[in-house]
Amino acid sequence: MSAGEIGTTVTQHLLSQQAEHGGATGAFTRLINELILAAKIINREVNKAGLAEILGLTGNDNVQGEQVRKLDDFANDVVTRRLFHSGHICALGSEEEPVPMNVPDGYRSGNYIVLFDPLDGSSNIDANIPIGTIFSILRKRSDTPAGKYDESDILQPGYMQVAAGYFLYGSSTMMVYTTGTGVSGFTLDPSIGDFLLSHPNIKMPSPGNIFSANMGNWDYWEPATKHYLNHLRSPMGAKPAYSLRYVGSLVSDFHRTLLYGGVFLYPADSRDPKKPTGKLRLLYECAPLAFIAEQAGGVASTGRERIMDIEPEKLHQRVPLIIGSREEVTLAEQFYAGRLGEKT
Ligand code: AHM
Ligand code: MG
Repeated sequence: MSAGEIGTTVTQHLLSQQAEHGGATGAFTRLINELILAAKIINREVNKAGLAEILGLTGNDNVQGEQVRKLDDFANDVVTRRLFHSGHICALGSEEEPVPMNVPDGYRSGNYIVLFDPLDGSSNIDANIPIGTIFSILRKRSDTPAGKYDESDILQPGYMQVAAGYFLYGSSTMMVYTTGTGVSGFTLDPSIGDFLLSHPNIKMPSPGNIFSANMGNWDYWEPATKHYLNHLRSPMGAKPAYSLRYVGSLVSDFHRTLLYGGVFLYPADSRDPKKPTGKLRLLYECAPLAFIAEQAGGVASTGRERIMDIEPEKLHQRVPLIIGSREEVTLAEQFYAGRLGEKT
């Protein structure tokens, strides 16, 4: 087989993009390569998840007799170690860690901050439902000494992201990312162990015909959310009502929305008065997906504000998320602005 038939690997794609758009130092490519390696390791473990209790019978338990660890802890460790290993990190922030992580002693440091959700949707693992890793890459902006950071480096609005992406561990394993020049999707070919370009220049169709939300939360939603969803689920003239699809795994629900169009929402709800802001986290769930959505021609909003414009207040901040095709998300904003309501 010739090299042409094998296709473009993610590293080749990254290098050619950097050559086109300039500013490449190699540091960024090394960082992404460490993320890719982490994802391959996580993917291997996710694929064996159902075997955890019978690994002993297949002779695959580890020789030290270590207990099988929770996959989200494992994923957190793998991403953290690989990224620090790159030598280009100034700080890391993870959904699994209460505070940002410093570069450990003995490691080289650099100018990048990566905020990530190591295994999003992990409550779905036991049912063999797709899950994912989400990442957001920022550049250090404080003038703190090398290897140090301050809050302003972590709490950057989405529009400051250098790159963002996710890995989807599903029926096939995919990587989708943007550096601000469109969105590219790659599929892992297990026979060669590399991600190959399978979805060049992804554009989100608009309008779509699918909406995605946890309808079990209906009674906790504000009227604007209910009016908007009632609108989508009513036939509109010649247009049939929207279909409902909800996996409950953000990367999967977003990935479908990216490819098929429509809208995913996790709006504010009144269930927990301490969390009136929805469930999803701004810095490592909403902002990176918002960057991808916008680069694919879509929109990401809280209903009242562009996600990418929010000035973060804390690492684990939650915000309402309405993300998807331009037509559906801008329609939602009309409902939240009170320009459309119950009878429309
Ligand atoms: P997690 O980070 O603890 O996995 O939670 C985030 C997940 C998302 O993947 C998904 O969109 C959402 O929680 C589903 O929440 P719910 O079960 O309330 O519908
Ligand atoms: Mg998550």
